[in-house]
Amino acid sequence: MRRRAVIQMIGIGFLAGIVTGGVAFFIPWLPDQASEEAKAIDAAYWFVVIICAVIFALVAGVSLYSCWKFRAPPDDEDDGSPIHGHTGLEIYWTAVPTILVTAMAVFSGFALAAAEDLPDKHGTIQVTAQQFAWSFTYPELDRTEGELVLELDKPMQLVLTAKDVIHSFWVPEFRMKQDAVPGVETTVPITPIKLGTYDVICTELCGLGHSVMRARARVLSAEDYAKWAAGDSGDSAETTTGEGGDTSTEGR
Ligand SMILES: [Cu+2]
Repeated sequence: MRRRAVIQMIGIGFLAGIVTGGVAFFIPWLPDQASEEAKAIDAAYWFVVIICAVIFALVAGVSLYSCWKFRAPPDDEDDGSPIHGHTGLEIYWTAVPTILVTAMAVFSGFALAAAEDLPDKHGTIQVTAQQFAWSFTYPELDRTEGELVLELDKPMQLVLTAKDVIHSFWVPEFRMKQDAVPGVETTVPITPIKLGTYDVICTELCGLGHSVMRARARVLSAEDYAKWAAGDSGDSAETTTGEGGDTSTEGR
């Protein structure tokens, strides 16, 4: 009898696991992976998702089985029988979460360290946030622009600061997120691996215009980047093909 109950519970848990796994893996939750750093971040994300899906399946299996088998009949108004602690169970439900949470913390720590490990040979871009705009200074070009322009596969260290209040730099496709704090310099390493145009989003509620505090981030091929660096805004270069490049209007 007991064995049958355990098998039924495992069956329900297994079904719950399949449904959860399907929802997690077959719906494209994450935006494109457009930076090298995104790989480590996504690995940590999936590591946590898998652990959560397994725990969910376990809990759903026991809960659904209990609702099904131990439901009180409609006329049963008795209190349940009193129960005291169960040392064995308590040791398990303390030890298992401790191990899992520690594993997640260690995995995430390594993932972050891997993501922030920028090669020595990298460029730098100064990013300044203010209510409610971003500006990007390219020291090598001695230029400040309202958009972030990156060269494909070239590691860049973004050095962030803010003029007024705390803002937060985020490009979902690059995954890395960092606060921009007045009087402090923080850094975000980005190595773009996919051509395209993305949104720079402020993710720290910074005032009335917070929701419109956006800028454009473009990842260009080496050729298009060189053109842009030489003064062509590169707007017309369809960034996914690395082609084109007639002179369109300068500056945005
Ligand atoms: Cu902001």
